[in-house]
Amino acid sequence: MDKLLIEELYYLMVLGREFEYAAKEHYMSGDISGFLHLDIGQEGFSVASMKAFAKGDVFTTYREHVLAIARGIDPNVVMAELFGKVTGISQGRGGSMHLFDPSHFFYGGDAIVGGQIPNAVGCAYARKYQDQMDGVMVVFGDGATNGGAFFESLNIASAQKLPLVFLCENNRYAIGTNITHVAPFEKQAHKAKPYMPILEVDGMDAIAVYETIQKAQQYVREGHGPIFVEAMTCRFEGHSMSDANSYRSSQEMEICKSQDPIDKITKKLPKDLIQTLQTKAQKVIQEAVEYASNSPQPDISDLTKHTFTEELNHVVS
Ligand SMILES: Cc1ncc(C[n+]2csc(CCOP(=O)(O)OP(=O)(O)O)c2C)c(N)n1
Ligand SMILES: [Mg+2]
Repeated sequence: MDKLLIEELYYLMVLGREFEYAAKEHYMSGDISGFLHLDIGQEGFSVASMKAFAKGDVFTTYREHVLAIARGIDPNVVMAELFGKVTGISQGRGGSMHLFDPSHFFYGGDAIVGGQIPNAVGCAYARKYQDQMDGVMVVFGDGATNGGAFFESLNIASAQKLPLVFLCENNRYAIGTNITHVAPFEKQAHKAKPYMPILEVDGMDAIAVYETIQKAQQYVREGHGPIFVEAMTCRFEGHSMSDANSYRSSQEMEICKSQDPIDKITKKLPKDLIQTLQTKAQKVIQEAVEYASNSPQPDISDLTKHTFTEELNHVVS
């Protein structure tokens, strides 16, 4: 792989991790409220999948800060959204789980597990209808593959040959439930096999993820229909800030952390460059926190703006 691309993947992973450390700190201090799901440990998966999926539309899970930043969204406005500020990417109305930016073709997370999957199917249907075949990619966790909407989506996407990449981030847990307690196998790709081709990848290896997603996008661009990619990952923290992670043994955590995707790429770059990129990432995140802290709260008079009622009144009148 091209050295510059490796450098970019490394930088974005470090940027993502610094972002998550800062988010954690500011959640603990009370600047951020609501739910917060950190992506620490899975940055290789998030960064590489977004960088590899050139153009196209992206729908994601609620564990989405790093995905959004890797897609090109300014960390300032992502952090401001977490702080609930009016300068946030969703104007402070969505918070951590609802980052939304059509200008980056990023339709963000969904608090409903698997809720983004049928939305992505609809988008892929529209894109095919419009003859735009860059494809749509939907990111979801292993837990989401147990829901009915997932199976319905596989079915209709395959029947209609939609340009859709199903990307499963399998970290083996849905909150504290091990996937093998609620599914008959560890690899969720088995569920998609009757409908479409499967690609499997080590989600802790950013370069491997990058190459696999490129292949998947190529497949949908050529009009063959949907494809399913399963990336095995491991998160280093609890499910969210309210999860103590007590269901994983210290031995399991040790194995998990030994697969750190940042360490893997560090070996490929010179030491002085690593230092420069780390310093740059820390500075960018420090500025993002300052931007978020100094931004105004949404105005109370805007509370009912952009609500369904307003639209409905418009339609009725
Ligand atoms: C429909 C629905 N059911 C249950 C929940 C509660 N819930 C939030 S996250 C989660 C686990 C999802 O796990 P997974 O899909 O594996 O994603 P991960 O967080 O591991 O990335 C559950 C059950 C929800 N938000 N929506
Ligand atoms: Mg999971």
